[in-house]
Amino acid sequence: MTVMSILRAGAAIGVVTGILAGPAAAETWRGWNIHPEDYPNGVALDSFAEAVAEGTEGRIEPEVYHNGVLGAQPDAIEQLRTGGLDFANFNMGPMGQIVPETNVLSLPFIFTDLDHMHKVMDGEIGERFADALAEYNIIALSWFDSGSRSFYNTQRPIETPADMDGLKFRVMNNDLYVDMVDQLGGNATPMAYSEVYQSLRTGVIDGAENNWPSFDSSNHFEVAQYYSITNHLIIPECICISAQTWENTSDEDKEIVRQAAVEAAEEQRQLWAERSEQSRQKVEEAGVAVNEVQDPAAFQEAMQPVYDAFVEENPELESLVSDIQETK
Ligand code: GTR
Repeated sequence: MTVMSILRAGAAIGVVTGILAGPAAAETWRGWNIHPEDYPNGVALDSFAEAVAEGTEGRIEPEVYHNGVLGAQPDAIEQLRTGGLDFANFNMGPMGQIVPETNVLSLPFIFTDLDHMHKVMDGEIGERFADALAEYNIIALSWFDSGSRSFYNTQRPIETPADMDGLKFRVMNNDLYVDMVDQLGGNATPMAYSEVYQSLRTGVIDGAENNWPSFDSSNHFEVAQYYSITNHLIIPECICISAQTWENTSDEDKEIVRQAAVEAAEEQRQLWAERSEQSRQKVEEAGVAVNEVQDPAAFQEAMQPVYDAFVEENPELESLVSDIQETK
């Protein structure tokens, strides 16, 4: 081979690899989703991924891993913080163990309804939470709904807090929820979401708590026949990006990603409302006994010690609690 033919061959290979690889700077983003693909969050995350790929003309190719195949949320939060994951749809519940400010969102009955939660999270207070998360390398771009959570169990309807007595409930990973269930007279066991079905089935736990779509999609309704409407927690969720990933993103692409996240949240909230109705209907048709609690105020009053202990341990967060309560 002459020098010229080697050079020509090299140039040809360069052309070919250039064509195959597409734009040289393409970044693949790994995204975490605990829910199935057809759950409102899964659908909205896929829309987000598509909008980002299109908007950035393939410079960023987000890929969503559905069904919790990348592990439970506490591990996923750590992975995102250290750059092992690029984006995720996180529930703010387990986030409280890492970002103390977000614990305010896990105070039972802090929000009166979904509208109240939207007003808070879409306004200046939502920015405060985003700033708090950013301190921990988590960039929150938009807020998803996750309805309101109520208790369900395998034994009996919960009409009053006394009905919780002696029952063992799975809670998400956050000490506040252990305190919450204790104050209501039950026993709490923090456990990964993926383990709840088997644990209900085998009697390791008697119950858990969640919103309608999760009660449905997790199939917990097959093994826990009593759903009692307490609406004790309304917890927002985010589309969050790893700060490492964010720093490596151009300003132009950041804007595209942010816009895609906001639009995905709009879609998710709409799908959420529809799915909540459908899921409630589906589980009732499947034979789940649904009841409204007799005296919701009894559940709310039982939470006073949870608030007192929280404010005592976190005096700097007291004003955030009252700012939320006073948002109308
Ligand atoms: C769902 C929530 C998940 C997860 C799950 C749980 O409603 O969307 O992110 O937190 O509850 O109970 O673990």
